[in-house]
Amino acid sequence: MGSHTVPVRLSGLVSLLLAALLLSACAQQAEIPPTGGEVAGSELLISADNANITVPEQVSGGLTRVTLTSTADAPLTINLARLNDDVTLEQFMQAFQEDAIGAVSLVRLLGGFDVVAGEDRTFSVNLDEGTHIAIGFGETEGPPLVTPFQAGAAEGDLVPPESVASVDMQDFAFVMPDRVPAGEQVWEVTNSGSQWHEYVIVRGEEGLTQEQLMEMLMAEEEPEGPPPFEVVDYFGPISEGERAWVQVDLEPGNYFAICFLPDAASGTSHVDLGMIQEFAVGE
Ligand SMILES: [Cu+2]
Repeated sequence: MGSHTVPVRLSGLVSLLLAALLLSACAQQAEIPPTGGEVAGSELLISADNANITVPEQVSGGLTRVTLTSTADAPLTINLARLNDDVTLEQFMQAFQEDAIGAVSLVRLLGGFDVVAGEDRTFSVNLDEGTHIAIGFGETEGPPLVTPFQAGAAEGDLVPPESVASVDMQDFAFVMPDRVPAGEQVWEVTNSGSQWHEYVIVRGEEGLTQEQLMEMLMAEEEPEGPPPFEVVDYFGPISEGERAWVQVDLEPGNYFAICFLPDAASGTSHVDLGMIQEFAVGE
């Protein structure tokens, strides 16, 4: 990831994440050959450009390694979701245009990333049989771009990738290691809460405390000068009970995991309810 820095102001970030739920492209699907009698799951390549998200119409179900890639000029937020069995794509799109957050009750959220051209992002997730969508948001005006695809029935014993850390997202806390290694790795990310959760990874300048960061996040006025922190990564919302194996690549430093999603009942941001966790990377 390295240069995967999203230089957005927090307020812009929040609206992006909420709107977060635009785009399209070229995709392929290939079976990973079974190893040792086990099926490692299938691969799903989702490609975006300025105008489209392209996904194969039909993919194998079960544990799937999803790779998101983009050639768009600006960063795109691409998320996956499965439509509930009694919901049609038309119903979801209409509901989404009327009330984007309310439309979340019509789907199972399966995660996603901010994708920058030239930097592929990968995660593994279970795709149950049924209609799914890839939904993309950018910084441009206009409705999100949505491409539907069908997942089939899972076959065989599926093996998730090896992970170095488990990140449990609860109402409203992150339960995760105090320290993770630097560099490329996989986190097993679980939502064991009762509503949607996501994480934004913020890197703080050395010595920045959680209290100081919270104070800046809560401030009504925009701070003068550059903030002593930057948003370096993001994994999109997953619904309660969902799990994903997420590619992560962080440099050594001082970090915070934060969930900015609104509480289903009150609308209060999860971070205001305590959903922030400091952790260290490397050394
Ligand atoms: Cu949350």
